[in-house]
Amino acid sequence: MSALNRSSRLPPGQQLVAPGKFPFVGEKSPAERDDPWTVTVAGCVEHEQTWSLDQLSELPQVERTIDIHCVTRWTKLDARFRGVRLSELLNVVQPTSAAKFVSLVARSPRAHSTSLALATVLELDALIALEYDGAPLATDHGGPVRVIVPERYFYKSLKWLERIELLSVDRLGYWEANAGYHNEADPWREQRFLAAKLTRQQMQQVLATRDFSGLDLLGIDARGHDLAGLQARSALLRNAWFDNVNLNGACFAGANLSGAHVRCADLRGANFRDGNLEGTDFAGADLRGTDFRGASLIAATFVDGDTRAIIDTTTLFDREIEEQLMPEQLAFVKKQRDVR
Ligand SMILES: Nc1nc2c(c(=O)[nH]1)N[C@H]1C(S)=C(S)[C@@H](COP(=O)(O)O)O[C@H]1N2
Ligand SMILES: [Mo]
Repeated sequence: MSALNRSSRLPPGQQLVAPGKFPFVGEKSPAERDDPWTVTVAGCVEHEQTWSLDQLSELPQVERTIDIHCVTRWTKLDARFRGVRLSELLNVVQPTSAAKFVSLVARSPRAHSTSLALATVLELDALIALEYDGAPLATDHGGPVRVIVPERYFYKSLKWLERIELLSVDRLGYWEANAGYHNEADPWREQRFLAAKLTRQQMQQVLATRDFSGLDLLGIDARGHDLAGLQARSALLRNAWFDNVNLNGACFAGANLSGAHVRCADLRGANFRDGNLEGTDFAGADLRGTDFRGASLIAATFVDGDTRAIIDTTTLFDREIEEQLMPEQLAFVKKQRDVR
């Protein structure tokens, strides 16, 4: 047993979804094409092979109950999937000795992809799922066929699987290459994001301008700065650090602060309209007059023990928070400002 605390089924920094809830994340539908759905395994293999959906469902099926951990901090326990073990397909195609990585590619508008080490795929016994909870997989959840990778953040579980490529050198997936998502993705080690790409000096420079508009500042550390009136429209601020920062009147419209740390910040009158605030931590922040309309707040945090955000009727939310916030958070926000 490692030093990690596995006594709880909830990895660090995760919150349980309400019973029966299963949020949608990322792309919402596959590519619109008429040709029949197939899954091809190719690359460093002895025999490339393509399966139709019928052929997949004729292979031995296994049932797997897993805990889903999304990097945006929601967890759904005991999700029951059924399908074909990925190793079943690998046995047919016979990976060559050069094969070290597995790239999973979706039949989706942006040909979404993710990747894993071949050893990890085998160790975690990844599943090619055709069913969820006893019924065919819903389209929004990756139907007709998706990958399920237990014990990794859910971004490794590709929706709308079309192609599996065995590679000798890793090819980073969509989120890993474009959003700074960690390539290992182990929820027990909180491998959510890569470290900031900016140097300390570059951070100081951009902080001094008070203008983040449109910039990709993944993981920027703004703690200890006064950023009242900050302009950050459409900025990419995933995993950024703003704890205790004065952000009075700041504009984050359309910005992405997924997984950002905004604890106890002064956000009075700040604008987060249409932003991505999935898994953002606002515990203890002053949110009077803050505008959250149109923003996605899936699994955002407002209260953590005694650290309670200041929310009142001047804090503007959409009704969508009913669907988006985890139960304890929703109860807290509603109590502060009777959502109608
Ligand atoms: N094709 C495709 N697969 C994807 C994504 C995506 O955008 N496109 N997003 C990933 C992420 S970040 C998550 S959390 C899960 C969400 O799956 P769900 O919508 O069924 O909850 O799908 C993963 N697989
Ligand atoms: Mo995710």
